Amino acid sequence: MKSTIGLALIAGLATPVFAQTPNSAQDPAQAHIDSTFGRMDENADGQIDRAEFERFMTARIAAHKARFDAEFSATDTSGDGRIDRKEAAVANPLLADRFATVDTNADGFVTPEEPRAATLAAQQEELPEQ
Ligand SMILES: [Ca+2]
Ligand SMILES: [Ca+2]
Repeated sequence: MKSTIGLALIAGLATPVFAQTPNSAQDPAQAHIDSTFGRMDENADGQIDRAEFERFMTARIAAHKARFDAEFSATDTSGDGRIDRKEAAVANPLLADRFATVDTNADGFVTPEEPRAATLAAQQEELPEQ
């Protein structure tokens, strides 16, 4: 019994040290980081090596492309491989609002390459000047 109390005291002393770590149960951002780290750290050794990182990013890019392709197909209701303003207005209000920006060659149609190019351009604009 005495040793149980001793362990409890030691555990009690240790608590403040762990309490300094953000509590993922209370912090959604920390929970997201913990969850992502856990999925990347395949062998659960607490470190992410290059191979784990590469597999995670490859899967993430593939999932993003699949979502993009599905969204593009859902918006391209005529199935001709390009989205016109009417299709965007019906199926994708966000694209409809930004149609002129995404239709980079201004031909009145959005092809799969144009949103990708617009996204890349937007990301590069957000990069800090070197
Ligand atoms: Ca179309
Ligand atoms: Ca176009």
